[in-house]
Amino acid sequence: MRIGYLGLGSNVGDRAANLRSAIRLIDRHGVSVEAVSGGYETEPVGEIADQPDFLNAVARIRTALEPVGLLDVCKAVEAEQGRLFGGPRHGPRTLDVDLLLLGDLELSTERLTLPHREVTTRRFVLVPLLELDPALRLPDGTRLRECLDRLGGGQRVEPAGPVV
Ligand code: PH2
Ligand code: MG
Ligand code: MG
Repeated sequence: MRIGYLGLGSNVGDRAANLRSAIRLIDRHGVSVEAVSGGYETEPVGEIADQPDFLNAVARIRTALEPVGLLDVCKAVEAEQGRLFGGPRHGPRTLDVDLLLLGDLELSTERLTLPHREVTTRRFVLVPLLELDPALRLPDGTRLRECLDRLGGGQRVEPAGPVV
């Protein structure tokens, strides 16, 4: 069994309901959800700035799945949730589930990099991660608290109350 962390995000439809249904679906795939951070209202980061704010959260999980199996669960949950809410096939996604960390694994393949490449630079990931586990470190010892402190300004992230 390993402890892992999944990043959840939605910026289309009923965002809180989308995150809640993701958590229910993850649990049905043999992945036990141990804790879920509060929700955070976050400014879009990346190339497409002109899109609605996200609601982001992080789930701490426990699973015996290997990393690729867990990645498949993340993708399956995104697909199932999309079907549930009836969005267009290639339209804006109502749910993003990202595998951030899995135990002390470090790996880089075509499909998957662990820890997630952007875990140390995205405030919308760091803030909920540190809410769940304030002393959290990467497998190489990097303290995530220090990464967050180094980020400085920008990337608005505001607490938005409980998701579950
Ligand atoms: N996800 C992205 C790109 N940008 N920005 C915020 N604030 N939250 C996200 O979850 C997010 C993003 C692609 O997965
Ligand atoms: Mg993402
Ligand atoms: Mg993703």
